[in-house]
Amino acid sequence: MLATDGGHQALTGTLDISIEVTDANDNSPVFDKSTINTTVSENAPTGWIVTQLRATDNDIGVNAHVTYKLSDQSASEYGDIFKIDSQSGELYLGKELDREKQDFYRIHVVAADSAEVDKKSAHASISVHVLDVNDNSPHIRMYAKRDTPLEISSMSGPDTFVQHFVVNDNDLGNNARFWCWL
Ligand SMILES: [Ca+2]
Ligand SMILES: [Ca+2]
Ligand SMILES: [Ca+2]
Ligand SMILES: [Ca+2]
Repeated sequence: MLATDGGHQALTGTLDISIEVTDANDNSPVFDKSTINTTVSENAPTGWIVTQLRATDNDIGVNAHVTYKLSDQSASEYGDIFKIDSQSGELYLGKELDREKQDFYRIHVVAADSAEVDKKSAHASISVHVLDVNDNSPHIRMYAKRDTPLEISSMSGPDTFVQHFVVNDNDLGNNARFWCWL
């Protein structure tokens, strides 16, 4: 810094000062994609990476260091099924899925910076559609007492009604189609 007096032969005083600019945490993390639609097969193993989340923060140091977690509601609803790596942002399976029990999940993820005060955060929503695998056999039921032999008169002609069977398969599409024969 300089100071000059008003004398005929002006004299100047100087002082060296240094100014350190400290970062204020004035930026929130921003997700690359804040809504994600993805699919996962119902036989995907535990640990399977469902999707990769990524958020960046324009501050520096801890004010820019982003960590990830499920929202409180998603953690309480699905925290055993879906896990997120707090550092990498990988959303992965904590246990196996079953499309026949639930075929769709919506999960909310929070990215927060690591500022000590006035932490800032952002939210992303992930829609997970569970794809069918042929993991159910057709199930045959007969409306009669168990172990009761079917009876038909030797006098019966063609097209005589004998017994009603119900067949169902809990899978989807071709995985649930079936053919019956004797
Ligand atoms: Ca920040
Ligand atoms: Ca299943
Ligand atoms: Ca099936
Ligand atoms: Ca299935």
